[in-house]
Amino acid sequence: MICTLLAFFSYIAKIMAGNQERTFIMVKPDGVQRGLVGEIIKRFEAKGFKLVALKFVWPTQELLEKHYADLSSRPFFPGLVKYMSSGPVVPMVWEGLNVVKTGRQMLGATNPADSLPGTIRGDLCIQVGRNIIHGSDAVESANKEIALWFPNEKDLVSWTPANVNWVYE
Ligand code: DAT
Ligand code: MG
Repeated sequence: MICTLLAFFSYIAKIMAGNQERTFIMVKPDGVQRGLVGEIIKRFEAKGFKLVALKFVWPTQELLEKHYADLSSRPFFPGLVKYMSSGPVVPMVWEGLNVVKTGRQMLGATNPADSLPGTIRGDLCIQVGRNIIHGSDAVESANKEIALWFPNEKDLVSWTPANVNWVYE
């Protein structure tokens, strides 16, 4: 009996932990300038993911150099930082089961020319240097990016959406 209960609770805990995976999504300056913030948020909301943090900021080059530190040796890096710091952006944290991987699928390929129709980049943009949205590529990078853009714990809101039992079985 106790074993069954323990197995049940560990099963619930596992499911809860999975459902609480987080990713960092950001509407880039071109997405903001083109009025696509609502469209992008709409897709993550409609999918069933939970919004945990969101802000509207004009990021500094220093922050972007940290955000894209892994790409600092690439030839497009200076142009990337210039583009990303050219206007306000909308950084967000979304939570849910497999949200990192599913989020990347929703974004589409890095180069919109290779992004399938139905994806955000496939539907809404044309060139790699103006690909309107960022999404973390792994749980580890998501955690780093969330800490970089939302350094205060209070920025991440703990709440339970009313529809949770209609999104997860
Ligand atoms: P992603 O944004 O899909 O994670 P990434 O991390 O490889 O792609 O690169 C970060 C951003 O840098 C990408 O969204 C657009 C830009 N970028 C990548 N490759 C590029 C290239 N070959 N030329 C110009 N910009 C590029
Ligand atoms: Mg990336």
